[in-house]
Amino acid sequence: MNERLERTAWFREARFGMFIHWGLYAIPARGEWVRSVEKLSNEQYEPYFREFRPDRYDPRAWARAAKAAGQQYAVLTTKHHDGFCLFDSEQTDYKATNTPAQRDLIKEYVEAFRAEGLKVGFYYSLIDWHHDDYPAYGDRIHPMRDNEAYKDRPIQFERYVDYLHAQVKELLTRYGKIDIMWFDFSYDDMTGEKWRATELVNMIRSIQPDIMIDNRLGGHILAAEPEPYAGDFYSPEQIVPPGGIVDENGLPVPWEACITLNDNWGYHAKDHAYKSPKQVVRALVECVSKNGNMLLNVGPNARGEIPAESLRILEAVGEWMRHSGDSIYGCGASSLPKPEWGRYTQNGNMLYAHVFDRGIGPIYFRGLKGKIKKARLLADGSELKVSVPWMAEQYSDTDSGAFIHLAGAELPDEIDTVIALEIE
Ligand code: FHN
Repeated sequence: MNERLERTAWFREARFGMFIHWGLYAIPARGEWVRSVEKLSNEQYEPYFREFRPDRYDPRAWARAAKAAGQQYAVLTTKHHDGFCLFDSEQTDYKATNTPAQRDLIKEYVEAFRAEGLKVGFYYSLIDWHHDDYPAYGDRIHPMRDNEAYKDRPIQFERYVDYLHAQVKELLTRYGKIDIMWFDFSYDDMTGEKWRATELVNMIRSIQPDIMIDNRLGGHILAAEPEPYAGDFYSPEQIVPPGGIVDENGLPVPWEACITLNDNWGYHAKDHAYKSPKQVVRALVECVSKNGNMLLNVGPNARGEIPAESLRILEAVGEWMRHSGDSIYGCGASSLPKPEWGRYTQNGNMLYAHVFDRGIGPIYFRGLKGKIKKARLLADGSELKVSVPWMAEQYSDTDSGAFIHLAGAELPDEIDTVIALEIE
């Protein structure tokens, strides 16, 4: 377990990353599951392979957007379920260097994000709807799951697992130090040693001993004695775990909630259901208040650009992170109960009060009477006074509570007003 804590130390400091789902599916622009949802055969999907030429792909621009948003790391799809490889793999011809793009998109991504000082992760799909040796007929999600032509087709699944292992080895030996290997996903009996997961993780750790691995190879990461492939962090999706994540012994387990900005991971031209910067910031605060990270997704379009709506949200989030990021980076849960007006995050003797609801009168801090050495509005460093105003004397818990007056009827920052409290 100490190994896990050592491996994840930078991750638990960074707290905020960028997820990037990009590939051929950006051309149909109906989300990354388009092949499964519309039951598209390899042949029906082939035109997108022949067409893929992201002429506006500029990973430095992606990296600058992530950095400006306050994101400290990124995870890009090297291969999603459609089997298309964004990297120049020797294991297949189904790769970006064989499309009109004629580029190793992963090489450029790694170089660009490293140049901006961000750590880099690879998403790799265990599922592969293009590979002839991946089970199709009768599978729960394969595009050809009920195509009779696939019913008696002979496959050699172990040959697919060899392919999977060989590609992971390529990814971890050709692009320098990789910080996260983000596998996706195990299901039904397609889990654990079906992927020869112990062998795979041993190979990974022999090549990149410091790399973090997620929990989606299978196994039981919350067990007191998890399998060797159970992973270094738990990966809840489209949810912030209500009570955070602890193992069977009640010990915290590193975790990261991956969240879309709209309702799709991959580019969807008609999905404009974007979350607001306020929702994104408050979700990030909730994750950190429960000892977790947030991996916020963008889905670049077929030309290689992050959608303008996504960039606008990232810019607004970055504005908040610039003045209030100290309440996120290196922070975690406080032992104090969740206050009515928002949430707490804490880093040593610095307690950060994230005030979402202005309410009426002073902001009330249960249990902190006589414990606040200094109070500042984090955004501008301005002094705030701890006091017990007359109206509180007779009505509230003045034995243990503390009060801070905020001027005005509205919060200084409607997204999240952070009060930095230096406590005893
Ligand atoms: O099927 C994938 C999906 O396309 C996306 O990649 C998410 C991101 O975590 N993972 C799977 C769904 O759980």
